[in-house]
Amino acid sequence: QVSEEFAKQIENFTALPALYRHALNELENKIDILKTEWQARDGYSPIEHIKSRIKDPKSILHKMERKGHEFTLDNMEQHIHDIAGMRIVCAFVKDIYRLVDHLCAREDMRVLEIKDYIAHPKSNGYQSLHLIVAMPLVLLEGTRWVKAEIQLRTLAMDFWASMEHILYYKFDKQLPSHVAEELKEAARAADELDQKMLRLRREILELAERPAEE
Ligand code: 0O2
Repeated sequence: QVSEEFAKQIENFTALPALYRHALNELENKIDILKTEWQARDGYSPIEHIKSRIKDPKSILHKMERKGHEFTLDNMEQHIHDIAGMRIVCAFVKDIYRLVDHLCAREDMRVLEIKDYIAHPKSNGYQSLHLIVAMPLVLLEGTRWVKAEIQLRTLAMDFWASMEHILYYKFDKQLPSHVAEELKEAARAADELDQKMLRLRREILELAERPAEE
């Protein structure tokens, strides 16, 4: 005989992946509209491309273990913020902050937390800006707020982070110090590339605005 409480837990557990998928779909839709509008209005969208995913159950379990949380649904919902995850890649750093300002001002989502690893890179050199947001889903039972993580990066930061993820992230041994130093050096190079591109953009925009010489 299955107790009522256990049956409820099973029901909640099976409903969860669909909730996170719906939250991500809503988010994708909003970002898509934004991209189209920016493109139509300014002829340029700060959003280069987006990628989203639902974290696989194995990764969720590993993360809970890593953080020292016992596996319960409550703990998972409370402590794992990136079950629904979206990465937004922008061309320039200032596009990221422009987008963050916009997202913070919207009334159809809540920004719960901002982690600015661009202003404060991680010790390994990792740069990105993370937002933990909550998306409202209108269900039969009422409105339920579902969390999602948005990672915002430039193309150069994305290149570094994707490579570092392949090379090292979750590698469970200590990296030799010269390898760690070289990874950091590569992150600095990515940062310099971002700054150089921004300078070039400014220069090109100035040239475009200058009246044509006789
Ligand atoms: P995966 O496999 O990419 O999904 P906290 O919010 O502090 O409770 P959390 O969620 O670990 O804990 O915070 P943080 O530091 O914001 O990291 C969230 C995600 O950012 C990670 O998810 C990675 O995707 C990415 N990330 C963070 N640090 C690094 C890094 O040093 N290198 C790379 N390449 N990515 C990083 P997961 O679940 O750890 O990994």
